[in-house]
Amino acid sequence: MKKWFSVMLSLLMLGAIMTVADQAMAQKKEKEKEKAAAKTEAKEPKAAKKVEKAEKSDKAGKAEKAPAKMEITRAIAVLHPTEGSQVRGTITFTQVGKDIKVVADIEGLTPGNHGFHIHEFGDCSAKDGTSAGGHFNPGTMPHGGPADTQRHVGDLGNLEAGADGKAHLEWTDTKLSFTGNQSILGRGVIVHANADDLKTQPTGNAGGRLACGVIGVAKAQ
Ligand SMILES: [Cu+2]
Repeated sequence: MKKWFSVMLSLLMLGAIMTVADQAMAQKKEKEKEKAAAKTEAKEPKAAKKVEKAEKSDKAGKAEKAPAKMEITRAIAVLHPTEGSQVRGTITFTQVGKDIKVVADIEGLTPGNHGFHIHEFGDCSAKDGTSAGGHFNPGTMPHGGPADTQRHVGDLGNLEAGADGKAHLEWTDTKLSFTGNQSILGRGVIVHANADDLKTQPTGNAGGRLACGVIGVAKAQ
């Protein structure tokens, strides 16, 4: 009996010790959790500040960079044939200092000169191209040639096609712009059936419209 009693007592004591040990462990864990929570709390405000700072510097950076990003330095017009025409091509407009360099490559023309203008509207919906309106003339000037002081902003003169029906033109213009009231963006480009005589008001007597395109913003190169 005595032996049994001592065994039971030992077991009970062991149990009690284990319970105490468990409780101590649990308490320790709880404290650790609290510490960890306190640490993250302490960290959070700093982290939040960092984000705020990052946002602020980002905003400042954007404000500084925005004008450069917005600046348009190149535009393009892809010309499609009007009804019954085979004339097509591409014209690029590139900012070079204060001027705009025009480079045109057109094909499907009869050999010789063909009137070549920027027209008021970027609207090529009419089969004959007339929806592009008259010459782009924001300054209400008389019609002239590209080298004339008094001219429509859109007066680019003539394209000269070779025997192969192809015309290549390079012209640096002082009146074209990508900004302000002389901006050519969104305007139309027309290639005509006949030569522009650079005199007849207000069209240069250049005849029908063989190709029409709209000047759009192009990726800078
Ligand atoms: Cu025209």
